[in-house]
Amino acid sequence: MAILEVLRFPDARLRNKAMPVEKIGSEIRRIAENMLDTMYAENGIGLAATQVNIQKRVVVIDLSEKKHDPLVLINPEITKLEGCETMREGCLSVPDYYAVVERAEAIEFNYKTLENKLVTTTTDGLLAVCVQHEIDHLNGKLFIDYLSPLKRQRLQKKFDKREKQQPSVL
Ligand code: K1U
Ligand code: ZN
Repeated sequence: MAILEVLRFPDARLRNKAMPVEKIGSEIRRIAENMLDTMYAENGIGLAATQVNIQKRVVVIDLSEKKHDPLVLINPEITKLEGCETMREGCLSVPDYYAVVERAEAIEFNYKTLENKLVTTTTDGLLAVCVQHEIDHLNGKLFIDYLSPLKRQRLQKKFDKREKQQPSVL
């Protein structure tokens, strides 16, 4: 078990674009396990490898109340987007900040499992929002990128102030 460091906005490494996983073997299984441990430790419902500075297209999600239903998505891809809905989102890389974001209401997506099985499925609601949020991370995009310029500016000021008060060791 390992808890990994979660990168926090405005860390530039959150803007990296993750590379497709070529081989699903012991390294990817270890990464997925550590990502799940980290997500549970941080009380998140999802985590993308980019957030723990691993440039591979791996996502973990668990929407169950008792945290016993993990989903590991390898090389996830959205193939269809339908409708539009708004939901209040948070992000482990943008602590203590929540905002309403507009995204597709329903999606069709595919991914590989740790057993190297290709799954194609459709979903909506919180899972659809979470999958879109996590795939954005793999592409170097954050939910705050959807905010208006004024809201982004306010948020940037808040995090600049925080950085001055508690500088991150880099
Ligand atoms: O990617 C992440 O940073 C994880 C993020 C996922 C997410 C939450 C809400 C909407 C879309 C994507 C979180 O888990 S933030 C944690 C959190 O605040 C939360 C926990 C349970 C339900 C809703 C939010
Ligand atoms: Zn996030």
